[in-house]
Amino acid sequence: MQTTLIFLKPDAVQRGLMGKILQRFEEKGLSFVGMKLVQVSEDLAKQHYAEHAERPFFPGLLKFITSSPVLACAIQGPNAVAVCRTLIGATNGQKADPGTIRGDLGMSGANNLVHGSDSPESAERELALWFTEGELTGFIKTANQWIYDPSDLD
Ligand code: IDP
Ligand code: MG
Repeated sequence: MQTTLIFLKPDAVQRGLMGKILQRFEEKGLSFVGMKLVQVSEDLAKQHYAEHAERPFFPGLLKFITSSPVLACAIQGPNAVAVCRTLIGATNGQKADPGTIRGDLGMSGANNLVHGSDSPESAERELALWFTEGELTGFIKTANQWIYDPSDLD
């Protein structure tokens, strides 16, 4: 089992797409083990996107991500990090495949609706930045027995 950090960016919240996007992850069979609306601080934004600090788009990215609340989610499942990245699609909505969230719902390489951790190591770092341990539940969905075969969970 892996847990990954997903957040619905300000454009998704402002465009009223939260329900639609959450449904993609939910109906896939993943479990939400934490969720909260966050007005992102400059400090959290800088820490979260530290790897991009030297990129020309960094100031615009900080401005965007702190401009309006985001919906932060901890999502769990086998290979959750890679499964969520596949559901999200390529960074730029104009190039993302149809059927992905960005491919179906977006047209921008900046306002691209959703963040997903890019590796298990990033997921661990990002979850610790965004959630306290007490905010992450340990519940198991009883529907998992219909979503997964035991061999899927090896
Ligand atoms: P990812 O979200 O698909 O992992 P990253 O390359 O990690 O993409 O970039 C982080 C975020 O920075 C993107 O999701 C997007 O919001 C923004 N971003 C990335 N590249 C550009 C760009 O070339 N122009 C403007 N914003 C960008
Ligand atoms: Mg990234």
